Amino acid sequence: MRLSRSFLPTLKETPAEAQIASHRLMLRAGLVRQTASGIYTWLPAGLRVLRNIANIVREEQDRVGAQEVLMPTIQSADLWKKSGRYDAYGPEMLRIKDRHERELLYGPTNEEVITDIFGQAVKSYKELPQVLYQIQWKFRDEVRPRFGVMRGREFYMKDGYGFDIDYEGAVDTYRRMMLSYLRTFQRLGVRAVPMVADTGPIGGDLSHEFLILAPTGESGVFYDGALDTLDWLADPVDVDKSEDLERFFNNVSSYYAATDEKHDETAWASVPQDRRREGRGIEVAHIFYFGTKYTKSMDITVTGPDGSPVYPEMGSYGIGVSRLVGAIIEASHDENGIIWPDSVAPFKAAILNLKVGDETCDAVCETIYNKAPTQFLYDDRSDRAGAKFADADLMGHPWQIIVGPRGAKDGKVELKRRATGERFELSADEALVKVLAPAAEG
Ligand code: 5CA
Repeated sequence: MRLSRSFLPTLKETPAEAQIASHRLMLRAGLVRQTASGIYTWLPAGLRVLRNIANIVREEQDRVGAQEVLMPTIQSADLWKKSGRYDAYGPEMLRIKDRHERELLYGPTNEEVITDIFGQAVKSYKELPQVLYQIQWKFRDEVRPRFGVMRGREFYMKDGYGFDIDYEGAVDTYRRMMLSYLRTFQRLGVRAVPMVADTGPIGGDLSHEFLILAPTGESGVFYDGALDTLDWLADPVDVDKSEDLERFFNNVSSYYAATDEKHDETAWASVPQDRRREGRGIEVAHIFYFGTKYTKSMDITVTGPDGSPVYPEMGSYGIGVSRLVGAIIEASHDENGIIWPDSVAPFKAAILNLKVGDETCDAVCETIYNKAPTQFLYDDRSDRAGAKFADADLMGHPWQIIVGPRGAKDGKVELKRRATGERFELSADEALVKVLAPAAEG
């Protein structure tokens, strides 16, 4: 994308309404704009990040056998009356009436819809397990929407739902999802630590939240830093084998990790001092097992092995996709701006032409740009070099390919790594190889 023609409305001033770094930076870098309280428009660069995150979530869900569907945002109140949650949910639910006075709502979550769809289609234990998920907008009329997309009213969530014939199967599904989440966060370039959680209004007795360490997080967290060093992408778990899933789960659970609500000083004292990580955390995902809560209340059964009806065991599995954009920035920025992990960055690199109009600079930039025009942001504005550096740092591109008249004459560009500030003098081709390398985590 050429910066001169793109819709990337960056701001020099710090917006007064933004209290935390990620909110400030998302507005300043032109990723989002608020259209109503807690409701945002995603601008081109922000949407690229949101999609990159969603795609990684999708790949890791698919990898463990979950199947993607897309449910509507608008639901019928009847289903919620059946499950008993219509009255229980309270004022967070946005309730709507259509022209025939039929009660509808904007979905805050989808247990009812998916259980109903499942019940219509699945009749036998032989068709289980099933995990269905979607990545879709939700609406919760939060009392205090704040921190930008971190606590929005409309937000983007991956919500998945598991159906199993018995408790053992549901536990396997739960563990499979936990592994998928750990892999997802690792690929997103952040560490999200699973911590045992209360099950809250959704109910049930097996639940973990995943928290990213950041000073502006809403919960206090305590965990064993050894968790940060585990490589989930390399862990050879066979997700079709219960024993493998159990080994994986017991390994994760053997390390101390708790939010302040569940913190246990005695257990904490047994974590070696140099591995104790203490701070605040942002909840980016939540997984629950809740058994037959919905299948029973909605009277959904399948035929069991002995021919009698069985209520399937369920769990639900959420990832806050839009919240993650803010959370990643909270965990990865400096005083100059965002530092995107390679996997989620809107562009792989910015090309900074320091002398637009200079024949050599223009030619070098065009050559590089044309190698991958959708993956580069080419700063072709006739602006001061300082302004270009500042904008590139603010927007957080993992790499900056800096093209000035002196270097260009000798066929050299300067390559800057945003995260470390390292600079390399290279030929254009060498720079391209480094920037376009599949996993440029360097
Ligand atoms: N039905 C389950 C998951 S399928 C569920 O709704 N879980 S949840 O309430 O914990 O939400 C899942 C994730 O969505 C949370 O972990 C959080 O990361 C994100 N989330 C929840 N509320 C908001 C909000 N108001 N703004 C942004 N993200 C949110």
